[in-house]
Amino acid sequence: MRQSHKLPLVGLLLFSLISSQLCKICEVNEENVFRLNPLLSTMINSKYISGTQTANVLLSLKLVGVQNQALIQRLVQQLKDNVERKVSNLSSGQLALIIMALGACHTPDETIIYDYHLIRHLENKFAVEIVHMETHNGNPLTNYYQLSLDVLALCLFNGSYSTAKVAEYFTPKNKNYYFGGDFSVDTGAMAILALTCVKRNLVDGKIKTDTEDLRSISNHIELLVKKILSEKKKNGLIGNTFSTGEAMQALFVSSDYYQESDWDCQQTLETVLKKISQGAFSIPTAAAQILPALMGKTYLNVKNAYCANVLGNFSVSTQAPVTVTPPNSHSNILVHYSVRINKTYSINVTVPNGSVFLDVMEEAQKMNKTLYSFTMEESSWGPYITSVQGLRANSNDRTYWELLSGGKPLSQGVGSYVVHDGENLEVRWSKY
Ligand code: B12
Repeated sequence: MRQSHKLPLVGLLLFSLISSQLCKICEVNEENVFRLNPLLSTMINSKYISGTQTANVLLSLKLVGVQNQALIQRLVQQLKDNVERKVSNLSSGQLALIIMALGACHTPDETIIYDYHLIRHLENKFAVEIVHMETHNGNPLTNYYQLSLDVLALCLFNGSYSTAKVAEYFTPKNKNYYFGGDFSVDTGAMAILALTCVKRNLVDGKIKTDTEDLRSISNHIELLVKKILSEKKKNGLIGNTFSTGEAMQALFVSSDYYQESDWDCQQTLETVLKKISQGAFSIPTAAAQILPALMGKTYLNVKNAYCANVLGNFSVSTQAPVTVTPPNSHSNILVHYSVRINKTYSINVTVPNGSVFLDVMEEAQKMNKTLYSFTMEESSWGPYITSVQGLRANSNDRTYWELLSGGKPLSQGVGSYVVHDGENLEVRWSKY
């Protein structure tokens, strides 16, 4: 009699284990691994303009088990120089990424973290972010994507942080998850990874806590998962092309919070593979952020002792990454360019076919320096516009220069977005 009661229970347990496994099994199979080559070429053949780009690439390559020691050592050395020269100039999230890249998969370079006391530096930077929020109307020094990276790195590498503060600040109601009213999928995904790490440590008893904190962290994950799933598009992308990799990672680690039928992971995977073949991930950071999920890995695997898999023996290809060659690159095109602050200043600009947004801005600046002057800073995603007409973006008041085409926000930066004949381009003074 007792047996018969237990059997369905065991069956149910097995079923739930299998079904939650099924949600996770969604990675490129061996026959399709060659379709990832453009990502690897982009990462490997790039010049690494910033330490953050190097950290993103190293973290990604280590997680998928690329064993090329010469390459890995070159990247490690760059990060070591970076922390030696300017740890105090790094933002909290930049340092968190460097720690995760150096510490991934228990390789010998993990010692750099301890030699340079990087965890202590990160604890201080995270504390400064919290103080900044408390004194600046809830605005962090950087953003919630970086605060999530901070918590994730502190959690993975046994740094100290307050679980009560994490439970308080990471509520999905917090305005920092939203840009201009829209939920930021990248930010929500990174927060799920961080909160899942914290939750696992609490459940394993690695940190003592109030059960109330555990309950609210679990509720936050549940709500964030709902928000991420509501950003799923018909073709399977989650948010946009560039947030999908991180959203996949978040969904891999949170499969207890949704049904298998809520997400067709295979469809997402297939669409991403198509995007790769179209050259969508031509920036090293973009390639680095999408790759781990395609191999079934997440940033929570950073603490795995062994990361190698089918990509272990990947040999470095010197073949150029996929680039989309513009047709008729000798002819010129005409675009309409505007700067909008309170009023709109417009100009028609002629540029060679195949030009990017930045070429248009440079041409307009040449034509009228007073109205179209601008400044930019290099970042891990390419050039970031910091000021136009001398008006500077500032995270204390959540202002930035938004890029639009035909009145719609672009999902690429000025260095990557290829402009079209007759297009209406705009940089708009906006609040996020
Ligand atoms: C926070 C954030 C912002 C903030 C940045 C200010 C702040 N307070 O931090 C705001 C809301 C202002 C913003 C603006 C834009 N963003 Co943004 N942003 C992010 C986010 C969520 C996190 C960035 C971060 O902190 N990374 C971690 C740290 C450690 O790395 P970092 O290199 O030091 O970070 C800096 C740069 O990333 C820079 N930055 C932020 N966004 C962008 C976008 C571009 C194109 C560039 C060159 C730089 C840049 O600001 C960060 C802080 O200083 C990422 C998501 C992601 N997956 O990376 C998107 C992301 C980088 N942004 C993106 C985009 C498209 C934009 C905009 C072009 C949107 C628009 N239509 O105007 C603008 C940039 C316009 C410009 N002026 O050049 C895309 C880039 C995709 C691509 N292929 O280029 C991403 C990946 C989001 C997405 N999934 O679409 N962004």
